[in-house]
Amino acid sequence: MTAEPTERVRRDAARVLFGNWSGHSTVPSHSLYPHQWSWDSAFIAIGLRHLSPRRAQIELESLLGSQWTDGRIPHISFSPSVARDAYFPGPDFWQATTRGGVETSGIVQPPVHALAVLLTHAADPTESVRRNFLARTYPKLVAWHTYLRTRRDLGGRGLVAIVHPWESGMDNSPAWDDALARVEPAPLDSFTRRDTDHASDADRPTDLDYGRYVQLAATYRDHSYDDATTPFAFALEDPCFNALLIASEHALAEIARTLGLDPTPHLNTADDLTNSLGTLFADGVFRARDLKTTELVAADTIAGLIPLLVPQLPQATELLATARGSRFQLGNARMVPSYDLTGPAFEPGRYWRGPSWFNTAWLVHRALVTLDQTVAPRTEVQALATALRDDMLALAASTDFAEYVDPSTGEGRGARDFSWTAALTLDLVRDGLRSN
Ligand code: 2M8
Repeated sequence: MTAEPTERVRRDAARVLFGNWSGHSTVPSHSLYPHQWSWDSAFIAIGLRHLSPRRAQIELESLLGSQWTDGRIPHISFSPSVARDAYFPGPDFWQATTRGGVETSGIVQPPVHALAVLLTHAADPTESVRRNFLARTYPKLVAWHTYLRTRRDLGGRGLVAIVHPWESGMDNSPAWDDALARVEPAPLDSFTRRDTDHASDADRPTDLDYGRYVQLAATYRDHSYDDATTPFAFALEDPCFNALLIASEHALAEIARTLGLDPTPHLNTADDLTNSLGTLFADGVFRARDLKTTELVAADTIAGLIPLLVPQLPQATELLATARGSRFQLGNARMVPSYDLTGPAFEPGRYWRGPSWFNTAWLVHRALVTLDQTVAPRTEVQALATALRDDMLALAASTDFAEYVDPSTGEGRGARDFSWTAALTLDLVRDGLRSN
């Protein structure tokens, strides 16, 4: 992109983020997702830091304000000023209120927060030190990771398990199909979906998916969200979730160093997790392990490429080859498809079953620009990163910051003026200007 369209996309992205700001955090979309979402907030802060480092700090601090006493960061923090039934499942379904009086959901989302805190700090270290940003957030991030590593290592293999498809952030990914098929869905007349009021049915999960999502969440809720006693019908080790935890442990090491603390425990944890992550590698890609069968699932999804972000990943060369191969066509497809283009469940327009998303493309872009020289020739990787960045900027502009796009045509799908699309676009615009 040349200077003028880049300036235009920067301005429009800023407009989206300011429009979606609710006073102390940013909604992903006023219509479809009118509350604060956990991993959205982290991605949003990564872009917002270029407009207002202070606002980016407040975004993350307000999310951490909804942290539970057991350390978990809930996937939704509900806004009291939004109608209770504007989103389903809302606060009345989850029945979870923190000690500080914040109504939340009870499940979690991928732990990308420590990385977001570190990048937000780097955007304006003086303002960060003045507000004690790192010193105040560090203990909360440590508690968050501790919750995941202790209460959620359900398979005992040193990896975190997700207990609901929503916890992956990739809700209807084909990787969850077999495990979900074992779940008895809640009756369709027992709840009312709100998402299809705002987005096309064809772009969203099916009613059957929703019946199962509701059932799984209700079981967890009815066991007081207790990880030790809930009979989880769905429990999988997701490569994206665990890779982001590793990247965030590296970020915690950096934060600890900045605060004059010992980074070694975080580096050791990152190494242990990286070794365990290796057990999910098969056929050139990382795959989720289903803890019911202990087998790796057959579906290849974008989640299996995200470990490329892990520093010194032993499988990086093979993984990069898979990203560039027929299944994901990095360099040819529009951004990076969420599911194997040659897979039997591929659907170009339906949510996490094929469309390309800006957050995962941003993670792949970050992986490419930070990839070790030994993995592939620098110039080759740089060219891939530049092409991906240009594609993301062009698609953000042509789709009015769509939630996701068709991986062949680039046609926008889902919500428009979507916050993480705007935020990560903004970050890429600044990418040419900054190193962090
Ligand atoms: C989508 O998930 C929510 C449930 O959490 C939904 O469909 O209602 C996912 O794309 C997820 O990754 C994202 O965090 C959330 C809000 O943008 O929407």
